[in-house]
Parts: sequence; C-alpha cells; structure tokens
Amino acid sequence: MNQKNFNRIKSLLKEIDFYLVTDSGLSKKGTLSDVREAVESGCRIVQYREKARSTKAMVEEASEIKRICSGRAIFLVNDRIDVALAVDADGIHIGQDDMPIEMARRLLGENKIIGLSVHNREEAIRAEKAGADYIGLGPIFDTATKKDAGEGIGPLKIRELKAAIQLPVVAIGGINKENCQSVIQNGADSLVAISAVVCSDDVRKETRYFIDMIRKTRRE
Ligand code: TZP
Ligand code: MG
Repeated sequence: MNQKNFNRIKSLLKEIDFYLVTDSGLSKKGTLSDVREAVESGCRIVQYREKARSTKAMVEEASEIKRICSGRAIFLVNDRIDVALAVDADGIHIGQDDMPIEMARRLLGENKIIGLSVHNREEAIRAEKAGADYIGLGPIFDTATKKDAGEGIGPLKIRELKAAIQLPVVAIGGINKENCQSVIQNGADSLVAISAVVCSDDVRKETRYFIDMIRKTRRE
C-alpha cells in the first residue's frame, strides 16, 4: 500500500461506525457471504477472525475478502500477521497475549493499521504509547462468543478510556440491538456485534440497523 492510500485508510478509521468481525463457527451463511452482505450494506471495516482453518484455506479466504473490501472497507486480519502480509491486508488486530505490538510493527511497517484489544485504562495508555492505531475495548457486556473473554466491564468504561487516550475506541462483547445505544452514548467510535449479526437470517438488515442506530445516536 502506498503512503497516499495509507493516509486515506488511516483517516477512514476515524469515521467508522459498525465494525464487522467474522466468525465462521457462528455464521449462518458463511464468512464470505457475511462480508459481502455487510460491505454492500455500508460496513466500512472488516476483521477476518478465523481460529479453526488451515493456513492455506485462510489465505484463500483472506484474498477473497480483500477483493470484496477493495475501495470500500478497511480489511484487517485477526492475530495472523503472516496471513495479513501474504494477502497485503490493510492491517491486523491483535490481543494482549499475541505478538507484542512493537514486534508486529517492525514486521508490518508504518503503513499498516494495528488494532489492539485492551481491557482497562492502563492497557489502553500502554497501547497508545506503543503505537496502536485504534484499540478494541471489551467485553463491554457478558458474551458467549469468546469463551475466555471474562465478565462484561460495562459501557461506562468506554467513557473512562476516551478521557485517557486519543485513539479511536471500538467497543466489543455482548453488544446487541437492545444495548448498543448505551455504547455510543458513552463515547465509542465504533462497535462490533458478532453474534447479533452473523447469527441472524439477514446480515444486510442487521448491519444497516447498527449503522443507522450509531449515526442517529451520535446526532442526538
Ligand atoms: N473479543 C472480546 S469479546 C469478543 C471478542 C472477539 C466476542 C464478541 O462477540 P459478540 O457475539 O458480539 O458478543
Ligand atoms: Mg488474538
């Protein structure tokens, strides 16, 4: 990716609203269908999160996701820096127990997005100092989607983090139609709702719902 493209992607990061994270285990129609339907419905950031497939299958699927996202959505790969590099994704999303961010940055270079999952203020401040481009905060509410996620920290934590760092904050974990407004009201720049979207019969409709709700809540 050249510098001009990267600057465009980086500024898009400040404007994202609904953030799709894939989950092939939960998906009704499959990852590629979910990505296609979400992007066609206006989703502008997609994270390919795949825990159970071979590397070969992952690079094939990631290439296809990159094609679908091209010019329309930021495309990140969860955990797998090798897969992100192989398909020239826009970046990665990693957690506290994945590769240290400084090392990931050396491998990826300056022109890639790195998102880091954090659970509290201290981790968020460290993430910002270490050069993360955005942080994922969660789980906001209890969730069954990630078995080791721990208990929900509540939407007020978003406010606390936003006061401590400048980076965009993406909220994740147990977010659904009933509670999503509180997440935006407390300052989240974007939100992820995995099961609420990929387990539904109509990914387009659910994506549209979250995007509309986020924009409406921001205007209020
Ligand atoms: N990281 C923290 S919670 C979570 C991840 C990947 C799962 C979120 O899934 P859901 O279905 O939106 O609760
Ligand atoms: Mg991880």
